[in-house]
Amino acid sequence: MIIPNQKTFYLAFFLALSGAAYGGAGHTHGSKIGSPADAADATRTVEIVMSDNRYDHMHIDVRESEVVRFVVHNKGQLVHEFNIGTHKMHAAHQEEMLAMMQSGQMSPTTVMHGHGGMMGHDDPNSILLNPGETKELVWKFAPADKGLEFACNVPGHYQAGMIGKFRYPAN
Ligand SMILES: [Cu+2]
Repeated sequence: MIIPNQKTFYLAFFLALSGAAYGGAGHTHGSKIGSPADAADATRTVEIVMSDNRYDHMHIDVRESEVVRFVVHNKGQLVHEFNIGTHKMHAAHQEEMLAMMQSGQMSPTTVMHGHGGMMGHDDPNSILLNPGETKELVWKFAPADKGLEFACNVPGHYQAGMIGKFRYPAN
């Protein structure tokens, strides 16, 4: 067995961290699913209430290129997320959140916001709310993506039914 010296060990550790950060940023796929936008450009506001473990919407109708301001309230006792993405993106994000929970950066009922917490959770397509919080996310929708979902990727919540679909009735 080879025991690496300390310098080699830290280099390997740094590379592993860089890889994780790159992977986290890489699955946003901005152009395909849309992109973050300014509230000033929004044509309407959609209010969403989250409870344990569901949204008060099963579908949200949107139009291609429309800018929507989502105002999301967490009225549950648990941490919840509002994340815009495909099923595949949500599945990848669920693994990240499980790792955050296992590393102590969040618990089922509390998440630390800001520096020192939330590693890998600065994705522009997502907001993560503590119980009682209200947050906004402004999103410009791309050309109709039939697989676009809003979902909560806190471990177990997607599987419990905390997922809804964006529909494009006008397209
Ligand atoms: Cu949730």
